[in-house]
Amino acid sequence: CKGTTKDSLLLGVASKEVKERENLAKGSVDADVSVDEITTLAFPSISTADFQFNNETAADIIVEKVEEFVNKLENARLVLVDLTHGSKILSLVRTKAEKRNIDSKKFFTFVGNITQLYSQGGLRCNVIANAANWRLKPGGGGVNAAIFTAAGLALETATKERANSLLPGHAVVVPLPSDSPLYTREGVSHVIHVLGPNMNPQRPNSLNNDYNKGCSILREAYTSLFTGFLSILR
Ligand code: AR6
Repeated sequence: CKGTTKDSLLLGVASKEVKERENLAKGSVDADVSVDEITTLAFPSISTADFQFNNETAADIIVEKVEEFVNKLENARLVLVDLTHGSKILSLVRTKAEKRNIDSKKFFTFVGNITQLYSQGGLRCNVIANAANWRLKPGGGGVNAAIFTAAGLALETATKERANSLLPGHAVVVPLPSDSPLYTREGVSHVIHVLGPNMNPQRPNSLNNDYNKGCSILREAYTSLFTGFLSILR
């Protein structure tokens, strides 16, 4: 069935990389095949969990923004990550990206913990994005808590050197110190914090279901994220 084909295609990408990782460990990687040469940004779906943004609308915006930026990437790629195979946002985005014929070598989805993509999934991602809070503080659950915990104090310190807070729709690129466990274990050299629109009335600056504002902030958030990634590539 179609789903299986898609899943195997995605698994194909992952298992190729596991093989490449094994080869790297053995020191036997082909000269022309080095995943490390492909700069990869892994990003979570901004605002669709704790911030309660509508998944269908977010998926449209993700695909629209990926389409806009994907051709600007030369030897680089974008990967949308979520924790489970049942992820609604991953499946919506996969379907929409396929319909738009987006190059699956430049953009694909991947199931895994964003803090363990290399050690657990064999997927080397030099840059990861964080769905941050406006204070750029650890904790609060979701991907933010996971990234700050995995990266250790080094990320908190490096973040403070760049910014103390973030406006919705904005992003900040933080180079990760080489003593951070996320750097040594996973090969992550940069974290890009992004603040998306908040639709959750229990969280600060809720947009009270104003999807006009929400969509424009989510678009801005992905533009800031992908522009930040491009700035690392240059
Ligand atoms: N690896 C990969 N994806 C993850 C992980 C992980 N470890 N954890 C969550 N996701 P969320 P938001 C996915 O709630 O909606 C925080 O408290 C998750 O399934 O982290 O932008 C911050 O401090 C979903 O698809 O971010 C903010 O206050 C996506 O990541 C607030 O939540 C985003 O979910 C931000 O809320």
